[in-house]
Amino acid sequence: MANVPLESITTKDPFGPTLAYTRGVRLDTGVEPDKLVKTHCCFCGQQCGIQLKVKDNEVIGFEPWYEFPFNRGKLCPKGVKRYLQGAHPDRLLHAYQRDASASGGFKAMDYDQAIRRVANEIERIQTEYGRDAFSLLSGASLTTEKTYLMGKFAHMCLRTANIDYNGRLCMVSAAAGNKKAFGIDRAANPWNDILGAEIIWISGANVAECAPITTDYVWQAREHGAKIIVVDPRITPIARTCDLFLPIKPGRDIALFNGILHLMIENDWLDHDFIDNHTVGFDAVAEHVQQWTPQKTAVVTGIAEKGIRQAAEWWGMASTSFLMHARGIEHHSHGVQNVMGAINIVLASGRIGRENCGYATITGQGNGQGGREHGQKCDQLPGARDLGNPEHRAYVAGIWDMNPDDLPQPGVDAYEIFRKVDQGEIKGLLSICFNPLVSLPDNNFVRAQLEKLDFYVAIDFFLNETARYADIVLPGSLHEEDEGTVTTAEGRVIKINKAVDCPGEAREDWVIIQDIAKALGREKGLTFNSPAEMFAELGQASKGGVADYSGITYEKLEAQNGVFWPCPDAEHTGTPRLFEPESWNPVAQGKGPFYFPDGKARFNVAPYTPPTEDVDDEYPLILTTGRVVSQFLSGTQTRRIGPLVDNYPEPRIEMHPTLAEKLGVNDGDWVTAESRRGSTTLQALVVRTIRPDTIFIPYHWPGRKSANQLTISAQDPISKIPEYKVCAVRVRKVADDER
Ligand SMILES: Nc1nc2c(c(=O)[nH]1)N[C@H]1C(S)=C(S)[C@@H](COP(=O)(O)OP(=O)(O)OC[C@H]3O[C@@H](n4cnc5c(=O)[nH]c(N)nc54)[C@H](O)[C@@H]3O)O[C@H]1N2
Ligand SMILES: Nc1nc2c(c(=O)[nH]1)N[C@H]1C(S)=C(S)[C@@H](COP(=O)(O)OP(=O)(O)OC[C@H]3O[C@@H](n4cnc5c(=O)[nH]c(N)nc54)[C@H](O)[C@@H]3O)O[C@H]1N2
Ligand code: SF4
Ligand SMILES: [Mo]
Repeated sequence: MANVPLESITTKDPFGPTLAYTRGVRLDTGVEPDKLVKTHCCFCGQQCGIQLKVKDNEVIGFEPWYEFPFNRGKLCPKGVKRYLQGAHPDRLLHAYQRDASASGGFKAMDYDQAIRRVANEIERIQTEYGRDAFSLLSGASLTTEKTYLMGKFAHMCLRTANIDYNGRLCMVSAAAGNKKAFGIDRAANPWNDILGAEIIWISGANVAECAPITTDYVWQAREHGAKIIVVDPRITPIARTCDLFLPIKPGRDIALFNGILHLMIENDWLDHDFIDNHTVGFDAVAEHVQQWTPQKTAVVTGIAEKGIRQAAEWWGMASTSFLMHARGIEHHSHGVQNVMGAINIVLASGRIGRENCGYATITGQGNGQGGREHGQKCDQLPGARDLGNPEHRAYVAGIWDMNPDDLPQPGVDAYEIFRKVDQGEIKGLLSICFNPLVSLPDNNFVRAQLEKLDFYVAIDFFLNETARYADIVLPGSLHEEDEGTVTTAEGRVIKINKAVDCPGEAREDWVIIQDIAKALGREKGLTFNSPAEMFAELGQASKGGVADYSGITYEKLEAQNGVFWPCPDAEHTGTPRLFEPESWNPVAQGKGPFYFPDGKARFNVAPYTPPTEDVDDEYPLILTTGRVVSQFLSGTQTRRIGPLVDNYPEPRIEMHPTLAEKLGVNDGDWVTAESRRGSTTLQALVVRTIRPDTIFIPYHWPGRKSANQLTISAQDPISKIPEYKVCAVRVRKVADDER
């Protein structure tokens, strides 16, 4: 150590003075690590394999992990730089309590005292206002073991109905649409099926920036002759290399899918055998899409009729294909309808459940898949079971050794939790792995509710913007400080390995949760000694459910480089491709490949409805929001990684030159975008890659730069996902002295 030179890194914090800090060890080159730990990236749902270099209990760099089959050593900029967050000076090393007199508003406190205070407040609030008055918000960056524990903590220990998770902002429209159509919520195919597809259809997914390694699969397919169709209001990097780009007006995707199905029927580009033998509901959908002529579809979607016809022909006549979508079609008040529309054109083609014939929603968060299966959703029990189903309740209560009647009924979604704070029904909140002040829509409302809470405790490794409103902050664990499993976008359960110990007073998240249960005197069922013990129990709790993990062990995960669920017993090697006739399916029991008692998939009529807030004379432009490659989600982590901040230091407002000219705006000028709920002033980024009637703002920044000051809290009635992708705004140039 002594002869290792120090290296200083500069992080430009866009909201404060430039911050310089020094680490104790030189990063990466020239230092022999003590060990290399094979694990996975902490960021997106691709979950690329990576090897972390560890020296003196610190992650100092990485090596590619070429053998991991999904990414074979490749990583995106975030994966490459992830190791820089561990030694950041903002890393929480103690428990903190709010203290207005302390600098920064918080002062460090003894961990055990903090736990006691949390337990006392939970006890007080639940005694005074009822069990449901204490709520929990959890996250899908947590390992599956932790998400299982969070569900058990809520439903068995606190017995509150009100737990939900940040996947509510992410995967729920896809989940609901998949459950309605297929009876199961998982990507239908492993990504290898992309490679041999003739047509790849990508709707509302900025693949190259948000699922970067998936780009490689798409490009490999293209090298073999595949044609790529991209549907997006922006010409994203993947769209720049596609064969057909359909520049859709935000919020109109169902109209497009219905229009495509109309042309498939008109030209008889249908797989009649498949439709007759493996689906129900086609006739009603066929009748519904009669009205969706190419002319009408073009008017509603803003896409030229020629493009719609070309897409239908390529899709209709293909012999193999892969359709994928992400939040671009899901973040809508009709997100579930959009997903059903997409699935309808897949089912009509019959191209699913076979090699090179696939469909997938691209999961977002690191454990977006596993995190939505084992009981931290407001209506869910482990194994993708339903909290409202008496048989499911009885099964899980049996595993938990409790009376099923003591399990709460389903609670409310993450946004509704804040509405209930407003109504005085919820008084207390524990959040873990969630930064709602940045990530929820109309976040001025969220801020007001945080101020109203009687008691709020946050568990994180950084003091995120929401945690600044907490009474107590508990120092949780970074990805590399704990072990467990996550489930990737493909549906592959993989092993996260521990590289270093938690620093200072920080604890593994699951230890903190169990400490609270113990301090409450309600530790029954929450006395696990390791993630392995939790995993074994969750396997049993999921047994017989749709998301059956009961045949998976840590050993099998290591030996096979992951196991695709369902995996119902010790001999089973997992299910990479769903819906193959012979694959294990507890619901259909041999009657067919889909997860309904008759084994058949469902067509669903998906009527078009316009966005909740459409443009008008006062607010004439559409605002859509999303991501950039070098920042991640609410930015808590990536805004602390210097090289990523340098890549994209501040949010900018993307607009087309035609619009810019109309507004008298040049690239780099300061402009204010304003909705009925809030406004933000940022620099314009004038690009030819966006529709002239739409502006785009990435949402990774807090405070006055937060896009969610403007967004609308309208939600899909089924999935409760917020409508992040469309609201009405107006934009004006600001004078220099106005800023
Ligand atoms: N770099 C980076 N990668 C990430 C993340 C990150 O924060 N940063 N987050 C991860 C997570 S949690 C998620 S959910 C995924 C999200 O991954 P994506 O869904 O791919 O990303 P978004 O930017 O939210 O939206 C995708 C696209 O939808 C388009 N769009 C907007 N409105 C519409 C519409 O009405 N119709 C259609 N067809 N398209 C529309 C936008 O222009 C955008 O290009 O990314 C994951 N990966
Ligand atoms: N306008 C707009 N808003 C959006 C979206 C959009 O497209 N547009 N996208 C939405 C989507 S898809 C998503 S997924 C949400 C995400 O929104 P959030 O979930 O609120 O965002 P994150 O940045 O993931 O916040 C997670 C917090 O968890 C912490 N964390 C990460 N890993 C761990 C861990 O292992 N343990 C603990 N204790 N803490 C951890 C991080 O430090 C961070 O503070 O944002 C949504 N908001
Ligand atoms: S693609 Fe996703 S998982 Fe892979 S390195 Fe990038 S952020 Fe990490
Ligand atoms: Mo997400």
